[in-house]
Amino acid sequence: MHRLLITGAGGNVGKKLRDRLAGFADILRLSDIVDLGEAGEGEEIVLCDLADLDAVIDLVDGVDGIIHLGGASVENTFEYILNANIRGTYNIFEAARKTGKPRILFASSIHAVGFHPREKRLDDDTPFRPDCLYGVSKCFGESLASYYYDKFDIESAVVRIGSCEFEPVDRRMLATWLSPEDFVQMIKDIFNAPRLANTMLYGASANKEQWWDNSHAAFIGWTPQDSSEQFRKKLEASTPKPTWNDPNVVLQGGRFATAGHFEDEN
Ligand code: 15L
Repeated sequence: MHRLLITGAGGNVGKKLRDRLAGFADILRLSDIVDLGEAGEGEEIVLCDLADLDAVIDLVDGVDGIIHLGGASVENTFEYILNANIRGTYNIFEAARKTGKPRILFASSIHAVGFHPREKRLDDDTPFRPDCLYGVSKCFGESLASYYYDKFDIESAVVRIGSCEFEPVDRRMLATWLSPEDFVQMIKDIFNAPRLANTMLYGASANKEQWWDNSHAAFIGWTPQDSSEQFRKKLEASTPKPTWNDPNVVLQGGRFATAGHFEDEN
């Protein structure tokens, strides 16, 4: 690949990808609204507000692939989500249509389906069950990906990322943890796949507790290698054991699902 765009490159996940994806494309075009520092070798930096369609068209022009991480990554006000996630994601797909129709990885989230209970195994037939407005915006982005594929042949992978952290920080993440290395390999497999169509994948490592089924996406060939088990003892020693019916345990979205409505509380 010649030029790969990463939006939200200054965010929690974007920062983890920057070094790890070096060399995967000739040029990484890194974008955010926050300062990304100096461009390193093989990097271009473009500051861009994703709510500005003209700016996003310039941002997307000339890229061969997009990893769209930009926007709010946790709950916020509707106004904020509207600009950052709803308009922002629409602008990315629309800019892709108006330029070279690059393949897109849309970073969705488990919070698009976070009200499903832990005992339900989720797959590609699972209905949306967002657990917050941020989750609702991810459902919108997933629908955009489907629409732009069906109508305009823009291929996309929608990744319902669990918890992409260096290590799990609570007991729920023993199931939802996605190691940065496994995510990087998934990204490579997605962009290297001969055909992608519009495919949803759950983003979790090869953890012992498995909530999600990616067998429909086996054709992509992604096989996670890491497991959260190495952190279990440490987590169990440092966090209280919850009851079986604690809503934070029952619902896959955890505290996103059990939190109050952000608009009322802020
Ligand atoms: C997300 O969607 C968030 O972006 C991230 O900050 C984590 O909190 C993650 O979900 C999670 O559910 O652990």
